[in-house]
Amino acid sequence: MIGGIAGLSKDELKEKIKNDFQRKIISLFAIDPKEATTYQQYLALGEVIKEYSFERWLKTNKHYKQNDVKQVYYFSIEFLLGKLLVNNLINLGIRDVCKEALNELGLSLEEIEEAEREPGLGNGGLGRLAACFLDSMASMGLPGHGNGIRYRYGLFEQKIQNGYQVEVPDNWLSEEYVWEVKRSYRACVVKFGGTVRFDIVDGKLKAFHENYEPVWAIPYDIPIIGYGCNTVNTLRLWSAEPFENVFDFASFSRGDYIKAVEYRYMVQSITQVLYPDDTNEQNRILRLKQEYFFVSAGVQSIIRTFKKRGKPIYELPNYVMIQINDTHPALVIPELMRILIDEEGLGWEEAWEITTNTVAYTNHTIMAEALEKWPIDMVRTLLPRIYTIIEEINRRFCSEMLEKTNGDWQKVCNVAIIQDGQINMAHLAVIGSSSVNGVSKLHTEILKNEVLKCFYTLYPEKFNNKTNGITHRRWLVEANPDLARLISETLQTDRWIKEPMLMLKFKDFADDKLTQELCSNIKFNNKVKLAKYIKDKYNIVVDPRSIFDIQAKRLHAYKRQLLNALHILHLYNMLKENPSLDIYPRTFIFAAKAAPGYILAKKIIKLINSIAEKVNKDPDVKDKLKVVFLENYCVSLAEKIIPAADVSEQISTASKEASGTGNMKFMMNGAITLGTLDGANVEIKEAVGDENIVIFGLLAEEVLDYYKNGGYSSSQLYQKDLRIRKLIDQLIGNFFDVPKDEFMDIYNHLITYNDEYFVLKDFDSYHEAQMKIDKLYRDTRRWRKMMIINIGSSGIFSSDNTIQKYADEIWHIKRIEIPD
Ligand code: HBZ
Repeated sequence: MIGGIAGLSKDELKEKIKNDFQRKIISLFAIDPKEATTYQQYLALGEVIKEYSFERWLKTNKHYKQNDVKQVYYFSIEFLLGKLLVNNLINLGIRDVCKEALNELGLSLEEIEEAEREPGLGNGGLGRLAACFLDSMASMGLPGHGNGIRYRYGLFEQKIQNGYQVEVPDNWLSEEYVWEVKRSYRACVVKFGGTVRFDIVDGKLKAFHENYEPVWAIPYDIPIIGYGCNTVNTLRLWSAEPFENVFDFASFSRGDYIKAVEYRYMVQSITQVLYPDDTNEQNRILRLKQEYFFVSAGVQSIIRTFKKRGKPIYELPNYVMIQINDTHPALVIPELMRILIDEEGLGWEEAWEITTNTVAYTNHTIMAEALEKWPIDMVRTLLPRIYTIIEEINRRFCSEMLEKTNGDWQKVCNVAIIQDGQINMAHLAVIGSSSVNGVSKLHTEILKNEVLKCFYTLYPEKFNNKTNGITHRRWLVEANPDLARLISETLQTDRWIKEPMLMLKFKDFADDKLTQELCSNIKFNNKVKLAKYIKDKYNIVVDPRSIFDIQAKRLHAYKRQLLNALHILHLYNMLKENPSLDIYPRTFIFAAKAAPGYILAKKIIKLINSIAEKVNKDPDVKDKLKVVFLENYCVSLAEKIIPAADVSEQISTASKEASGTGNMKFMMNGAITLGTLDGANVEIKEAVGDENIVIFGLLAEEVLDYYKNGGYSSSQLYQKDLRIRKLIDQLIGNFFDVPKDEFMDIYNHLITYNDEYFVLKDFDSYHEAQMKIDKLYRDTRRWRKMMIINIGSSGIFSSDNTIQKYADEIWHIKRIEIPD
């Protein structure tokens, strides 16, 4: 193994990197280092850097163990890490030396960095939040680890063909993954199917799970390197592998050979693919298997580690906290109960006390279709022991409620875990945990007053808000190094990288002409770079002097890419009517993946591309409008796009976006938010002040009121508003060069089904807001001032602040310095 890097001088380190790198190429590939491909160079450099983290990793684990440190485990079915080479170099504090070392070997670090393939083990915000949290926990010296799934295939790669989304499997493990360490010796057994038998043993009722199919859960650990400290935490991702001897060929007839192969296939399928849907729960048995698989393995490994400490089991909540990222890991609750009762021999009450004090739940959505419910039969067949535990949790809870409500069955049914033959996972999560949090102030209020109102009445003390955050180390220091440098130079320190609230001082320079100019130059250069990317990849020329107006996020009706698209069409119509219309040149940029089965979303992608085609080739538009759809939105593309944005489109229907985190990434890079008062936009407005954000549209309470009491008719708007009528007629007429009825689903959504997300209702107000942006941008000094205020204020939205609140208010853990 390559030795540590502690205590080396810069020159010593540089020499070491050069030697280690070259030797690594030889030992990995048995070739002359000069002959290595860029990808081989990446693999070798990655291995070397990973090994540099081992010294700190071992120290961290040893320190946690020796000092009986309470540890947090963040359970998430997704971790959207992004590339790790640059991130790890920055966090180890050796990026510059490494760059020099490679330069001296005639190589470019940037090129090698580009060669990394990003693990797309998440859909969007939820998975990326988990990754930002890992970075913050490690960088703040907090003992917090991740627990998730090592999917063989990540989120699909998106290609656009003839304007349509086409999905290609993401075979990211075709080459080895540099950043992981396989630890077969720490495998766990997860049991599926079979039967449960109850028996009296020593006067106590005991459950026996029999005839199950065992599956190996093999952990792959990824070191999570903290910035500017010695902490290296662990992200443990589990992979499913078959038992070799479950169906012993020799002793079975031919029929069992088929069974043996089927068993292997069943096991391998568990961690084969990430579900590409970020909303619709489809009640798939495989998904349930995934959920139980990583939960069971994770809890088993936590208990195993805890028991090595020699503490009594009832002390568990003093040493372990499990945060569940949405309900996907909610089976943690019955699984922990199972281990405590069946394996540790505790009674129900004692086990329940320990479990509820160990688990905390974060909710990420109020959308009914995303709230998980599992059919009883499915759970009973796949997880018979877990099912009996859920049933018992439900039985006890309901009888308690029946007493509390003086026998009001209706009220009890509303909060029951088992309802209409299904298990309501949000109810299980709330009942089985000590803390329930939303992810923005507004979202938490909606949870308390609408979606989980009954539970809030029962347990007000459990509910709390933790507004999301993003790691400024990736989203600023890494993605926008020039801006990071400007901040450090302006503040005459780079301490803000450790203490993001210091970024607020940057606001003091909002009126400073020089800072304004420097800031604006950086933005311009980032736009030039993105323009080059667009030219190289799509052969579309965009003018970096135009306003870069960007909407980049998952495609979903509630996020309203459709509002943006229809509005562009409206601008186009205006320009056709009056080609000399004075609008400031704009480049509208979209990036979004749609769930493969989400037909409306896919039609919206086609519509955007059809509008782009129309607009970009029309000479009347004279470069006043450009529309670009960038394919395959992912973390690395986000890092290219966001630093180049002038306008950040955050236009979801108020009340629907739990928080949003893209909104924070854009503001951090100096884009001005054009948004509704939804999710964390509300808090962004509070942070930057009304004059540094452009807000439009219905308020959450108005939207909720329309849903409850009606009173909105999109067809009336269609009749009344000539602009809207024209747009809708263009959709279903022969304005676009597309097959007949191509956009009928969109028409139906907007008109026949009364525009569920108020796209047409908010159209006018959105147009006004867009005109305001046009005017503001022309006032150069004003715009630059807004940029600086947004950048400075974004310190508030660093995930370091969010994590500090989780640590203080939910986890009750403290920062620890890992000694050299
Ligand atoms: O979580 C998002 C919210 O929509 C967004 O507002 C919030 O900022 C973010 C972090 O809190 N939710 C998701 O990204 N959800 C998923 O990706 C998802 C994935 C699998 C599912 C359901 C949802 O089965």
